[in-house]
Amino acid sequence: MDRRSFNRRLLAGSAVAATAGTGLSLAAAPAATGAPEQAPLAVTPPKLAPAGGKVRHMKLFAEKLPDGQMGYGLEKGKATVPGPLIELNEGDTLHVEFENLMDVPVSLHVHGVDYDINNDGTKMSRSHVEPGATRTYTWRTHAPGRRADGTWREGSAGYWHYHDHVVGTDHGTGGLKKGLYGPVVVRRKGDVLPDKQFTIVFNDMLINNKPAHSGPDFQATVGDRVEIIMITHGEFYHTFHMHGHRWADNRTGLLSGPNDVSRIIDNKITGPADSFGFQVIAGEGVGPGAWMYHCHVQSHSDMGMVGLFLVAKPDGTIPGYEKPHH
Ligand SMILES: [Cu+2]
Repeated sequence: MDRRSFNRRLLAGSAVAATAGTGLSLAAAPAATGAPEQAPLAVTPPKLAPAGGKVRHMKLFAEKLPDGQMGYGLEKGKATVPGPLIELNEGDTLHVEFENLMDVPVSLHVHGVDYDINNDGTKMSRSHVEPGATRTYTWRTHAPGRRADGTWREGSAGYWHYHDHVVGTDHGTGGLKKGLYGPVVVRRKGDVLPDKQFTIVFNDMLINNKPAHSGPDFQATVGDRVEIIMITHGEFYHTFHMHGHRWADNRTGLLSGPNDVSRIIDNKITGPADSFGFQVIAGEGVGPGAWMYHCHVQSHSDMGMVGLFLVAKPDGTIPGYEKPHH
């Protein structure tokens, strides 16, 4: 049986026979309909990450949100939960001019990249920011390479994150709870770049600090190369599961070739401060639809740790999906 033909026909919306679930109809279908050989998905080669080495500057604010939460933002009054996605290429240096617009001390602590003790973003190192003050944090990144002693040193590339480390307690427990966290992606030269990116943060029993049972939902079109950046915070372990899509359990979430032995998964256990990421081709082999993603700890799903990956047809419609009214 030619699995690919089957999938292509499903995507083309012509595989009515497939629902019969018999091998006969599947095997006979491509020849009978003369389904086009050209796959409708990912027909243009993806863009690749360039080499790093740039020195970059950005401004970041911490502020209270109207609903009592706290967030990081690129402009005053525009803070979000999660905070803005920060992307770097291995070799880049980033200077973040960080201003505290709140009435309590706050900080910016990052995982995965290189920073000296003055850029740790903790009270212990006195690298936090008092109310109304500004501090520039410097993050550096590096490509992999051989140490002088011959051993191999990892590069900075990966799916990382930043968060507050001082609000509430010396560990930032209050800041994390209220939304002071955000994603960091560091790419290696040649990494495949996505069309769309979504950040999903399991924080205690909420996703992106949204009320239970309210998503967040993310929308893409069939064939989009979608990158998911998944981060966990809070008190609990979770399992991140996505319907209809799979990924490789490695640095990029993608296979590097036919001999890449990375395990393919659609469910991953994740605990506080873990982060990972991956790319999927929206609807690949399965077609459009309102695909659930959720924590697979059953009681957590029941309590509302569920959102939708909305994969639309090229005309913008999503089969079987009715947009909720607010
Ligand atoms: Cu959970």
